[in-house]
Amino acid sequence: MLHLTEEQRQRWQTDGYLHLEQVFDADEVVFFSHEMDRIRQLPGYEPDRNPDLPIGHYKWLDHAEDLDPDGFMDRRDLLTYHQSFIDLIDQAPVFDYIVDLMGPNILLSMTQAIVRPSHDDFPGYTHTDGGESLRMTRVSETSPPIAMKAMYLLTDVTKEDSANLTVFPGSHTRQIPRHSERVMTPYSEGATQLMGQAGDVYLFTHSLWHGPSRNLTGKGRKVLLYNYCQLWVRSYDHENIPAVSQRCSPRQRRLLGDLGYDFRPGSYFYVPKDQKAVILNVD
Ligand SMILES: O=C(O)CCC(=O)C(=O)O
Repeated sequence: MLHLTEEQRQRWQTDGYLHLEQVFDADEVVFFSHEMDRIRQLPGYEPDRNPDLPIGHYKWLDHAEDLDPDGFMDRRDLLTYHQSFIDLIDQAPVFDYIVDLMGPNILLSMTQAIVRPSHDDFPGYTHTDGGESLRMTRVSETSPPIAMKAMYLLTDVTKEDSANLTVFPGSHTRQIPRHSERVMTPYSEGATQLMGQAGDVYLFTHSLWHGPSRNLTGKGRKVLLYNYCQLWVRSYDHENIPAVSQRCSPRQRRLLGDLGYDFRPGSYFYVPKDQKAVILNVD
């Protein structure tokens, strides 16, 4: 069953992102916002600033470096913290849109909770997801994405420089940096700072150039991120199928990489026979 309207599909193809309004109600916003305040006090994966490591690596800490609820946090691997983080893996309507856009042969590749604090000295940044390799790979407009994410806004972002998700619409199909500018920023030509309300969701493909703007609001901006990839790409949050799979539905387990049989070379190449039925929740 298709959830995307024709207009949304065309907008996705042209711009590389979609804005879904009021996916969470006010209670869900408060709940997940409080969860973020809670898990910052708990052990978990936070960025590893060791300059000898490649960028984007995380390490296990006893708690976030900053314990202020409006301070920086970038927590990975959320599923153990509360059943609600597991439920979000395939919650309607966002998951239905994901399946519409990607097809049924997918995995959950990452979960993340970010607080962008208000600071004069953070200039924002721009990147594609999926690292150096996916940056060079651009599928055609009508192809399903190799990987994409859902960003759940837990803070109102209603004016510029509020740590807005800043995108370069259409950049998923064309090469940037453009012109003579070597380093793209959220303030480069073509950048659009998206506005939204707490409870809204942005869907965007990994190959879209994007990143946070400055945050000059005086308070932290909170988001949850759930990433999905085609099955053969594999999760980059887990080495193995995570232990929480015991607390998951069959569909959630499948999305964590449990194919219903023991791993063998080739397992993630051609999909299990029941893949479509499991992901679409039909017999
Ligand atoms: O807005 C943020 O805090 C970071 C979002 C981002 O760049 C990403 O999801 O890759």
